[in-house]
Amino acid sequence: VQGSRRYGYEECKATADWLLDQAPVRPLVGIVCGSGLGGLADMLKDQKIFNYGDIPNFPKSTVHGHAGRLVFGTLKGKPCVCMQGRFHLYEGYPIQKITMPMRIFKLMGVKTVILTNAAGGLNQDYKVGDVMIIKDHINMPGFAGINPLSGPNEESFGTRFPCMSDAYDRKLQQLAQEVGAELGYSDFLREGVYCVLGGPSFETIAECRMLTRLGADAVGMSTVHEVIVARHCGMQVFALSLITNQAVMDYDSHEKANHEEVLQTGEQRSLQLVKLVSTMVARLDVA
Ligand code: 6GU
Repeated sequence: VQGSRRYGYEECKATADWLLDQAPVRPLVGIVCGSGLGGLADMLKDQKIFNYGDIPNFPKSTVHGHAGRLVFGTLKGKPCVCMQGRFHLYEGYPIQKITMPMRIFKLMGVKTVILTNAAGGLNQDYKVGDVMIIKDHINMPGFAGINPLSGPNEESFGTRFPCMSDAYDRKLQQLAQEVGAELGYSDFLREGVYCVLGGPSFETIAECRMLTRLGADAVGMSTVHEVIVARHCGMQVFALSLITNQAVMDYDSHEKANHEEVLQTGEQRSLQLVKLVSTMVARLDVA
């Protein structure tokens, strides 16, 4: 309860105003770059960059592979703001702080949020390097009461009990499929359910088997909390997972999940991912 009060409307508004005061554009699109996918931010034209450490009330990023800066600029003519590096539960922040950038996006005028992440593939048909359009999620921490909206509801952002059955915009998923097909990416473009866990330890074999049976296609440690807060305040959401490694499912396997593999796969596929997202942004229906 205390946490939600410390990162409430006043703090978000102060930060949004501080940023808008110096930003070259009023962003309509907010992009969150996952591990190894920071290249998206480098595409922005006429950049203005803020290190997280210099932004009032902003959390600081601690993970290797996450730059920790907010980049403003235009992408294909659309005014954008890009988080290069995000915040995770396992860094030890209160969950309200992790998702605070979504409310700052909202207060700056963002209509559409595009999130990317690196994830482990659970679906046996998936291969390393596949890109999964997230069509739904399983919020595991939520089952244990860990939800960014817990605590007093901020009515100025949204309703107490927000709907999540329409969290991932269907039109944007369709657009991703169309753009993906045009670019010749259909072979590695998938659609599936993303399951979030708290991390930072990777899953055990038994946990991977369990998650598969529960209907998850990919597993990771981010995105879902941001999606919940973005939907609560009425922004449109699109999210992608890059399958950076195959989750280990059997006891005979000698594979081990590791962060280096995650970053390497990100680098290999990142040009195509950047192309997919930037082409989508070009066609977004935002004024
Ligand atoms: Cl295998 N698990 C989780 N939880 N997060 C990941 C991952 C696996 N691969 C990339 N991110």
